[in-house]
Amino acid sequence: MPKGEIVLGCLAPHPPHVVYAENPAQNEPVSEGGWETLRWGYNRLARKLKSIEYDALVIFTPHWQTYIGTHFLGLPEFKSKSVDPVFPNIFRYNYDIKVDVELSEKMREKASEHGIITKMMRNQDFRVDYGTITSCHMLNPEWDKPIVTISSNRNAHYYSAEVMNEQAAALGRACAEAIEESGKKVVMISSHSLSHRHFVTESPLPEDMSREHIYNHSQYVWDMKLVDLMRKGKMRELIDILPEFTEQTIAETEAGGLTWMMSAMGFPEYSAEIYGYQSVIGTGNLVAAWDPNSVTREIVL
Ligand code: 2X7
Ligand code: FE2
Repeated sequence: MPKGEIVLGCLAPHPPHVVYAENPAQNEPVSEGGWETLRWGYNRLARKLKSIEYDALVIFTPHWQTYIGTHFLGLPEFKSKSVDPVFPNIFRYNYDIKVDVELSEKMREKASEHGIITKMMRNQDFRVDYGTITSCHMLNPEWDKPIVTISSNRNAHYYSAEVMNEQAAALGRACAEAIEESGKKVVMISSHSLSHRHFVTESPLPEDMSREHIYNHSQYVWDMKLVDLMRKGKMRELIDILPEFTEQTIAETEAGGLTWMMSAMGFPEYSAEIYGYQSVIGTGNLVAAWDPNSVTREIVL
């Protein structure tokens, strides 16, 4: 059996606003659009994904928070309605998700071998989080590939952003080994915003773009520092400063997704593909991808 491999890594933010703005059949609320810079970037990355051969999407989400260890989806199908607890007015999404349980179990097994506390989620009534649904919907609206969702163990909360970075890097190495042994081609998804200070009041019409802006200039400067390191292919340096970035901008990188993905991909030294950056309720959101194949890697923006 040939070795499995990571064929693409995606940074895929999950404000439910972008799904709301797309008006897919699965989401109940109807919008007049909004957040085009982010959505058009996502649409372009989704087109690239269509041109890549892969078996499964593996996603790490901050909105499945586990306090004892790292959990993995462990049943072949999850079907229900996901309602965003903060924005029920814009996200009530009917999902029917297929899971690559074999790959999920392999990742759990490898993580456990690396000393990480793990558990399979085998509760059929488990409600899949809106982070998973939003990022996967925007990258693959056809939902024609199985996924694996990995929870975020709250290391930054219990300990520190430094401990989170170490633990997430170990999980990334374990998942990379599992992928290699599985023989599968996998797309990794790190689902989160960058800077995460946000508005405390919602505009009467959520998609009113005259109300959308960056919350705080310092947070914006931090986000741009990260984008610059991504463009320069300095992912080891970026991950080294991630604890400071996370604390200064209360960033969603605190969950560990970016560290997990970069560690699994061996801290790329090539340029990331940048697809778009935009504020959603003041948070900084970047769509980006790391393509290990130098033939298909592009300068997008
Ligand atoms: O979960 C989120 C997020 N990360 C950013 C913005 C808005 C809503 O939800
Ligand atoms: Fe979030």
